Amino acid sequence: MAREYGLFLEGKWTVPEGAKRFRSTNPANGEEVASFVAATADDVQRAIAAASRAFPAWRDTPPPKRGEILLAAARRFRERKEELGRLVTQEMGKVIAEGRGDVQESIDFVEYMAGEGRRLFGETVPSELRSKFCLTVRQPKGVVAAITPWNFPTAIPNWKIAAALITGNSVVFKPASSTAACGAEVVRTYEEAGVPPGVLNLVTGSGGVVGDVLTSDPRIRAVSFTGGVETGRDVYVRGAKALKMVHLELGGKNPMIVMDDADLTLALDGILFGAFGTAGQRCTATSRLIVHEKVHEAFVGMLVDRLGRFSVGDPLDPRTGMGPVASADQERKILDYIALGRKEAKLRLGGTKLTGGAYDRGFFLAPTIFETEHGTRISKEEIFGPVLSVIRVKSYEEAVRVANDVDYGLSSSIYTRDVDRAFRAIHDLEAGITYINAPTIGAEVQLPFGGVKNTGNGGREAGSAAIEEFTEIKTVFVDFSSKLQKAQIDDPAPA
Ligand code: UN1
Repeated sequence: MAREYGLFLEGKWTVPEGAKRFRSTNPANGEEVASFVAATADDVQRAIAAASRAFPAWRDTPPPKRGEILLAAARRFRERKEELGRLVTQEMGKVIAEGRGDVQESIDFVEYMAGEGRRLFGETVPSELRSKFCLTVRQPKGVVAAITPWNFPTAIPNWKIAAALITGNSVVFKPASSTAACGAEVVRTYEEAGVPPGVLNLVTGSGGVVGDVLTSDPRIRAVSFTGGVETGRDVYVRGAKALKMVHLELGGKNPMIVMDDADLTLALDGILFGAFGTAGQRCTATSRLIVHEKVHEAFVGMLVDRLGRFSVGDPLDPRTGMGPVASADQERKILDYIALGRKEAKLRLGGTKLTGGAYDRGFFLAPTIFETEHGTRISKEEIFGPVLSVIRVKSYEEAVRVANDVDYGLSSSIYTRDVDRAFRAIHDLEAGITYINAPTIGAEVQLPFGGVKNTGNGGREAGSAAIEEFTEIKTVFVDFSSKLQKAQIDDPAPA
């Protein structure tokens, strides 16, 4: 039985009169997962109004008390891990171990943010004057919007929601339409944990309607968006016009460099997980393998051999290596890139849609490897699918040049046993994240996450940076001298 969800406004699940509905489907078999309200602009405004009303009381709730509610949410996510992990797999198509991992990332982050309720550190700084005390405190921004993608349908919403809530903001949340059941269940978990009515509101529907209101309504003070570059640019421009803080987490074209001294067996495990985990649909996915010419043939041979035994199929079966891609749109876009790759590069493996039997009901693609020169479109544009570009290089310097010569800069990786070179790479690679002897995916929540260049607009989320994202700094001067003291003025004023 497919579930039916309403909007979540002011603490109530609501179906507006005459509401139109849309649905999400399982990419492995085409079955309906759930249906949702296509919110109108009026509905979104109601959500913003609810969040505005709820804000003052939530702002004034002591942060450790807010933390207790978050801890209750984390516990509830833990109790629901298996159920929600399966829902992630059914609605999005990642294999079940990763479905559970998505929920685990939620648990980790919500727990981490709960503890932040007893930190939210400010600074104390000396004054240039006597009997004067200077400090900073963190204050919430107000009503914030969270707009999230389908690839981490519980974790990414939680990165934004838990950070916004602990810092005292109220939230209007718009999940990706194709994974809106996961988004709705995230909201239900906070409801069960005791988040007060109006503090967290859910609006489902199209970017064109819901997103447009969220990015332009003056009551929204900040927008946190994770998704594609083109939509991100649009969100940024609209938000800028309304002078909002806009936080963007966009694409990647993440390189893994394998040097001639690398442990190739280790690198092989790394590239399989980095490139084909989540069917390549992570913004951190390893989409470029940059290999030193001395080990190129051997390593690509090992990779092709292992992938030949890689199972693509039912993502709920724990033996499956890779599930379907997430939607018909995804499949079409990836197949277009594969067609392009066949023209501009050499196909080494895969390159096809899988057909026959159960494959015919879903969006299953073969893991695909191209050998290519650096500079082809497939080697520079984000494909967001199980398609890996392998590029041969002659030296470390060339590897770094190739790694950096793309528009993105999210994650990066190098396999080498040379400690000097590893540290040089940390310095040289233009990316927000660098892994040594590990693939480009799998960031941990207690560290900042984000990238340089077109990957974003300079912010980071998760880790300590999560607090920056959702707070304003209030600078406070306390003068206890009982006289007027003037900063920056040389001479005391005449009496
Ligand atoms: C994403 O793909 O948008 O580092 C997020 C990782 C995960 C998060 C990915 N922890 O791969």
